[in-house]
Amino acid sequence: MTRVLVTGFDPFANSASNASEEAVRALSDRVGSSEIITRILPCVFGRSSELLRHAVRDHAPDIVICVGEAGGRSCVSLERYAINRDDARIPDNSGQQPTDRIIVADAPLAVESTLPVKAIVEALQADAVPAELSLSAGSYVCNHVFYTLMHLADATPSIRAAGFVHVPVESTMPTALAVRGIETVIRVTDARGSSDITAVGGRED
Ligand code: PCA
Repeated sequence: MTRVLVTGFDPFANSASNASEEAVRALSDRVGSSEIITRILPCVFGRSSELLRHAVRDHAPDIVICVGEAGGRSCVSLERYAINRDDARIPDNSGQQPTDRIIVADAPLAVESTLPVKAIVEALQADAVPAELSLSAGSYVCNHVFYTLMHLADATPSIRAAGFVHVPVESTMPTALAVRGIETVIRVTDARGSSDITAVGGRED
């Protein structure tokens, strides 16, 4: 049975809730033939990636999907590239506000998701879940966790695929729809591993 670690984030920026936490908490224990393990990470630079590392060490997942909330987006966003920089527009939940800080020393500036992102977007759209590819997860705590995840996955051959997904705020996308979207991300990744389809995914923005 495939073991899938799915993480969400706790609320940040004085918000009372976080759509990623709501959706991750609402996931079933099983999706298809996958066993689902969930964790909620604090919106704190450093501590979030430390907890992610512990969860990977404790549960030895085959697939890791980290989920965050993206205000201002209306689609489930499959993030393609994590960048090796922390550059925070607002303080995190511990008051840290790093500027242009390198996340992992002597590591590449950008790393790529190993989720089959194009196949996932196609499957989501076929299931009437608004979805899109996104080039970047920004430079706040979500990108921090995404970069740490891909660095960790690179050093952990037992991880078949890993990546990051942003979901819209709950008033834009109800939790039930976000849950259905995350379940599709899990199903497609379990079926394909990191093997993606060839499809146009370019954009100019
Ligand atoms: N969204 C923030 C951090 C936590 C979250 O859910 C981000 O996009 O970086």
